[in-house]
Amino acid sequence: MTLVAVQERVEIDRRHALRTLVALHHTRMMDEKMGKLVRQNKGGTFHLSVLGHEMIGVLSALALEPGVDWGYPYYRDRAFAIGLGCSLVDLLAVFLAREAPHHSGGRMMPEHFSEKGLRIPCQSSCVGSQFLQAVGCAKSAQLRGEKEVVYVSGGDGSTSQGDFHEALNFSCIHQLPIVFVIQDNGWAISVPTEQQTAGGTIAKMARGYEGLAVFEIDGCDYEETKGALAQAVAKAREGMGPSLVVAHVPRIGAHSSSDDPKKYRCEEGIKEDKKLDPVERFEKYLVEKGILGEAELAELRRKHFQEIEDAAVAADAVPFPDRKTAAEKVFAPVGEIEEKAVEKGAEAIVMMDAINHAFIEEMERDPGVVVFGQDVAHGKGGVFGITRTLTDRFGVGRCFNTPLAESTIVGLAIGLSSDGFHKPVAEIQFADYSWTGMNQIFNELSSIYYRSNGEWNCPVVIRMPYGGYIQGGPYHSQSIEAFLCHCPGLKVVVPSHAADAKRLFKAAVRDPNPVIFLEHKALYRQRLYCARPETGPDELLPIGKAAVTRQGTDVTVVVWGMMAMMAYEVGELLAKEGMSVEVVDLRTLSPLDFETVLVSLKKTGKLLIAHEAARNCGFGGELAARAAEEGFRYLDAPVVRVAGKDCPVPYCKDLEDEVLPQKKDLEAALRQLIEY
Ligand SMILES: Cc1ncc(C[n+]2csc(CCOP(=O)(O)OP(=O)(O)O)c2C)c(N)n1
Repeated sequence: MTLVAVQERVEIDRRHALRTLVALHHTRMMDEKMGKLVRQNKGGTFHLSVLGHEMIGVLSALALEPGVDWGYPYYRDRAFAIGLGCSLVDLLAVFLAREAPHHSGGRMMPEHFSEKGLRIPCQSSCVGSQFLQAVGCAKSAQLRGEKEVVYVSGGDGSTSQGDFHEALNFSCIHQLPIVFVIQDNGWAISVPTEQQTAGGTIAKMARGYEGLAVFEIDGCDYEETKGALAQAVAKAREGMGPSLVVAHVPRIGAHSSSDDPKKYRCEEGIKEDKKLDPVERFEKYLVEKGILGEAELAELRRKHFQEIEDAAVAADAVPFPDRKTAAEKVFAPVGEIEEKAVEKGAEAIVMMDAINHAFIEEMERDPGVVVFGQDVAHGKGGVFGITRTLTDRFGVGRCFNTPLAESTIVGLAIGLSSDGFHKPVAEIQFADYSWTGMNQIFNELSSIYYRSNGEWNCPVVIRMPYGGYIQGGPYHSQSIEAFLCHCPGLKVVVPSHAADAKRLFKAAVRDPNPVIFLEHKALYRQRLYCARPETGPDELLPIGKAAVTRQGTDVTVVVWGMMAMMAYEVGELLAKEGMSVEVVDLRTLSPLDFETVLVSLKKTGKLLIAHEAARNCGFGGELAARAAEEGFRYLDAPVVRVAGKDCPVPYCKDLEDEVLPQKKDLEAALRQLIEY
């Protein structure tokens, strides 16, 4: 069924047809070559066949302007990569896990495309996660006012992911210049359509999204496919919004070299699919239309085959990546940031105002800074009012609301940052609700620089109000820093007062890496400890530098966030009895400044770590391990932790007080440790 009729069946154009044939042949012959190479033990161990998907991929690429438009091809879309102009040698080299200049240089399994010059941002293995990133990229084109089109593809199975629906929803709300292409081969590994898609067709399912043009086509038919894609791309280019092209294709091969379809498919079905082979069909079509004679076709086949053979020889000559580089490029390098002293005499402001002022200064300085999240726009300015006034000052293009969808927020940020112009600053309303966006954070955002071998970076800031002591119950009190710090590639910043918050936020906005900025809700308006003289517009604090906030000689307390305030206050209290507590406020948990902890430990010989998150596997465990490994010789007493109970944070004040560490707990632990 064609939901929007394919209006124009485009006239055959010889040049286009021959370009199509070259890319089809290269894709098919590369597939056959890969099948052989995988058995030859040359580095490639995993082969994903593209058989049956060639026509839709190639024609999608040919519908775009290379270097102007953007592509987010999924792993079975090598035909797109070849059609767009990716080097055959590079594709074969990464297949052999070699150090090709693109597609990860051996860091990713094959078929994870990435090439900056061709505007193919770094792709991952997570089925469906590309859709929202493509949406972010389309939003970037729209904000920049450029007539760029974004292409994103996926298999039929990927349309079961929430991200697919979030992507359709957002692109329809914003009328984005994006073309979704679903290559529907009827299978997701061994799961057939009837167990995957309600109603049996994705096109029907998607019809409810207002403003989405939906095409359902035979993805092996040259004319039908070319016509539908031309319409979809033109619609996007003219600023008329998104399209979805559902292309039916056969599943001729196995899911991958690790899969045997005979275990779940009948012989008959496999045979039927083989009859639909788009390459054979197109060759026949060219001969029938008189574009090529049989002899010419045979000659072209020989030529294209030889080109793949030559590319394979060249790819085999590409070296493997140097072992020594295995753990390099987790973070993009940051220029030197000089820590400046806090301006004296300026009026003291609370943390929420400090962050709001930092926003205004950074948005004035850099037109690429864009702010979005739930409720962040206009007068509301987020549920804590941090982004209040930004929409009025900078316009709705610079500070806008998103739907209530955390994966959308993070995916959007990733896609927006790909243009090298935008600096997305996204708000997750409460850290407790980051989990529905965690795939985009943990599996995507954090590792784009590493996975692309430094070709792409993600200058994104994700702000999350976090922490307890506000009677927020189990879903407005979580402290999730340990989870975040366990993810290589994320910077995790936790300021504990206004001056640090402002300077660290500004550094985060200017950082070329993803930064998670955790803001303690109970400190936003706290005055006594957290209000500080306002720092100037040029004052930055380097990310990854701890501060000794209280000098002492008897014991070191290592803290961040709320505990930084409590430890300071307890230190003051104990000083009245002659006890000397040194407080180290880490300020950034990843990368960790353990050097400052060691220097303090050398002086005091005793270490107390305090955090409000649950004790079990909390960040304190990591700090204690580091102290044992690197500071054992300085220790005169066992390392002590004061932490939240291993329990969700309850609502009732008495219960909350029981679960979260209190000043009295810190005081008792410090007294014991000092006496030890
Ligand atoms: C989020 C996620 N879940 C599971 C997998 C494992 N996996 C890889 S491919 C695949 C099937 C995808 O099927 P489909 O989207 O129809 O594309 P096809 O492979 O058929 O082209 C699965 C389950 C994954 N990579 N990502």
